[in-house]
Amino acid sequence: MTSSPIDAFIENDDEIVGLLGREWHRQLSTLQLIASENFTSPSVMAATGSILTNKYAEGYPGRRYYGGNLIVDEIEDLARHRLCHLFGADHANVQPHSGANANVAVYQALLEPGDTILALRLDQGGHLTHGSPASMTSKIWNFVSYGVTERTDDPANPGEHIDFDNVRALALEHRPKLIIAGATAYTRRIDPVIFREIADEVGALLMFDSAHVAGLIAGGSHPNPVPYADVVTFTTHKTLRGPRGGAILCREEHAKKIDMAVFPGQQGGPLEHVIAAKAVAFKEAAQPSFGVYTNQIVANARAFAAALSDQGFRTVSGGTDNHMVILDLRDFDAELTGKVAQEVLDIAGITTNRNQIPYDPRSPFITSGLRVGTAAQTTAGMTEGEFATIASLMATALRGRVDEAVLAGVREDVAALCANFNPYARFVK
Ligand code: DSN
Repeated sequence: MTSSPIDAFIENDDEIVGLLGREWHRQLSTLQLIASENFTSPSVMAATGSILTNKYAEGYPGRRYYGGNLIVDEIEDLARHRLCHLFGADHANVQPHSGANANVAVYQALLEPGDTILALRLDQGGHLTHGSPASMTSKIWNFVSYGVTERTDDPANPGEHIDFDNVRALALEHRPKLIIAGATAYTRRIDPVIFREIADEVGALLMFDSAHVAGLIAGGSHPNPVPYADVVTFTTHKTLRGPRGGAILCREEHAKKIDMAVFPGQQGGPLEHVIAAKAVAFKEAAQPSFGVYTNQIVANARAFAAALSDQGFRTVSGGTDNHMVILDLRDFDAELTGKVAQEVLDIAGITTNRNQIPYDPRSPFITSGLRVGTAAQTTAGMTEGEFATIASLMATALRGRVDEAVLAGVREDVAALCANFNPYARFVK
């Protein structure tokens, strides 16, 4: 078995070294198709594992509650500066530990408890923090949900796109204080201009949750919402290919409130080692090669959607404009649930996640859909041809799901494919 480069630094803990080695092997010998994952650069990983993990730095650059932060201040300022430059924003907060923290901080900064927020339905692509009954957000703020249009049989107009008539009608009826654009499971380009127009019609603030598409925006493969939204939130670890974490961009007029809501409103000490890694990722995303990468992510996703469709899967919304494809499994096999598909594909070495589809008759735990993404394997160097092969392997595994030999055969083919596309090849011992 190959081992991860970090093993050399861990002393006296064979259990963790063993587990890290196994995870290293899993990530590199199976296909990573979870749309919210990626392979970060070794530089991002090194910064995440750096000496900065030792430092307490509550506060912000120049206004800390602990001593010894001169260098940390420079690091956090560099991260904020790089991020503002990357997206053309007035102000950046790089401290949120996650996208969920970032979203809740925005609500806390700009709203009062009980205020109304208009956001995408969770079962049609919205995020837990967009008002799921299971999230504390729905207990503090009053969420109203818009949806997507109904599915049609017309390939030229397949439906399952954001229903802007519905957004506008609900905005006029409920007069939300905040409208959220952005999604966690939605395959189409989200037009910030239409959202801005609707927000202006009703005097609402506009937040764009660009968690999934932040990297595509940075690379120029998705419209930049920063000129249109009051606030833009995102995670740094998906298409943006940074460390796990969140960030907020906002107009100058909201900066003070946003910063206060992140610290001390939501969090204590910031993770400065992660902030250094975010700075590294922002620099990487500013390189011309990053745009080449994000264009390839989208090209791969389109090819993947077409190939999956050729294998008999129905793609929600009729295809994709971004890095993800959502499959309605019922056309492929009426008995196949998202849960079973995810489990079978795991055995076959293909890592995915089950996902509800619009108007899904099955529960969020079972689902009729599967979400796949191309960001990670595009980092590993795969292009359209490999994604056509992956579509075929997925169909073979799911059709032969009760046959162990079929699944073992797919797993071997997957391992052979991955061996040629190792994102960390130079570290493999
Ligand atoms: N819901 C997660 C995802 O998209 O995988 C992000 O929070």
